[in-house]
Amino acid sequence: MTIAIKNPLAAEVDALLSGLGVTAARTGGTLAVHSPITGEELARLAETSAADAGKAIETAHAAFLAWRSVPAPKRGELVRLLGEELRAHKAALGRLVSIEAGKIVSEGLGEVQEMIDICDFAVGLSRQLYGLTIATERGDHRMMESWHPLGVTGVISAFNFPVAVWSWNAALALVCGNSVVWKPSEKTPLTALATSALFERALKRFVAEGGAAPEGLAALLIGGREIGEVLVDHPRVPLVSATGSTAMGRIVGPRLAGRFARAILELGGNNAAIVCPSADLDLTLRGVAFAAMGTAGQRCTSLRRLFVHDSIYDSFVPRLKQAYSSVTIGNPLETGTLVGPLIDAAAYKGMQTALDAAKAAGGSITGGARVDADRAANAYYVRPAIVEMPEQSGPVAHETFAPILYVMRYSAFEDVLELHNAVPQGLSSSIFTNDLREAETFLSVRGSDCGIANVNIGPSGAEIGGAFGGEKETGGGRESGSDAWKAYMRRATNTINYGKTLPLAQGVKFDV
Ligand code: UN1
Repeated sequence: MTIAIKNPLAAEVDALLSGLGVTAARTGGTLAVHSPITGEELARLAETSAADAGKAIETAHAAFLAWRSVPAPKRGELVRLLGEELRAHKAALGRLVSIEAGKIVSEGLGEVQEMIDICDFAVGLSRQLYGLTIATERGDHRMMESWHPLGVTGVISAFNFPVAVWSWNAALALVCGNSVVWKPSEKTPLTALATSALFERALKRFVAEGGAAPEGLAALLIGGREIGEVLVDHPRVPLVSATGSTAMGRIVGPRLAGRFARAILELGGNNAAIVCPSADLDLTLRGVAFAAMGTAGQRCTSLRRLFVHDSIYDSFVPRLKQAYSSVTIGNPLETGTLVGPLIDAAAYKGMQTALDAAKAAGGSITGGARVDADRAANAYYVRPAIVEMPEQSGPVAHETFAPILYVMRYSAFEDVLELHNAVPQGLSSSIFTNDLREAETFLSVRGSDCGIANVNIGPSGAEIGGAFGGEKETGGGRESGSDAWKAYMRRATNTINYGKTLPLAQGVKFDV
């Protein structure tokens, strides 16, 4: 007799979680977790109570008080070990990301690679948290700046990068001497549990090596908005890094400001690309296809608006439509699939609402219909949509978290730059051109107003070495590489008098 497995993905997830060292109960709780691949229920987790969240934050504060005195390169050792755990378990965690968030296999693995990369970056950084020595106007004085640990770093992350976003924040925060409290999306708590289990393994190895690691250095809060609010409002949390919608940021930002806490906001994007007459159209086609259809259009960096020059519009757009109609949509765990499911029914509804609005605004739609509904009633697969718009109006100004690409014509370069910037969001942007003047103008002060501006690359798929984030309604925060670490530390300016007199700055006299 064979035993029928009711939920094959649930069984696999259970095995993956156990293999990754997760001990938390997966049944009996109030938070139901589903896989967007089949719509089936994967687990029911216990949610963190507000009281327990408060305790975790207090413990994290106590952990910070100890951790801040551990030399930064030693803190880096813990992050190095985390990177090792991630390397060793890349396949399992990547698979879990694919099952819980619906990403294709290479993107699930790519997400874990992004975590490994930021760990490597942070390890190097742990020996480079440097300030400046500054010329002083007074004799026998020295002026410098020091960077000190800040405190508990709150991290609120979204479903679409369920674990990488934590790592961008946590790897930096930890080497900077902070503790971390994480509220992952309620849609993807299983990958968060797995990541926390890997962190605990790294911590054990760190302690076995003789490292001093306080209890509660990295905590996890499972639940919905109320738990996020505890983190946002808690006086022991001087910094919250929040990734999600602009609507979420509008609530979180002012609440943090109200208690003078810092915010790193990573909110909506409405990323565009300009295709110029000289563009290499083969390369452009691939760049546009990945950026617009990859991750089923559910990256904050996904390409949503495309401006194509009049002279190439009629040759390029039909090729793009051809690519859209032939792309393989389906189970993201199967080789060959390029577009997996939307995260849930609400995402599907949001997409249809945007398409209806586009139609009402004069848009001509290719694609966008649901596929495979008969095979998976509770999963939402769609054919990515191209919407040719007569102008940039209606839903084009909004971020819809789904694979909709609004395509518009342009004829004058100066006009298209203006249209490019004429949306409230400012995350990422691209130009496809072989004309030096166009490329450099796009990158110049007169060009893209976004936090990320690329040439001959789509707007998504950034490496961790650069600072990641955007302007305007995207929130202004920067995470990941470059000097983003400075947001996780506090700066002190120090002036030291090694002379025997007390000259005052600006020539002020005050002789008593
Ligand atoms: C996001 O969608 O929240 O640049 C982050 C990219 C990825 C990160 C996306 N490295 O597309």
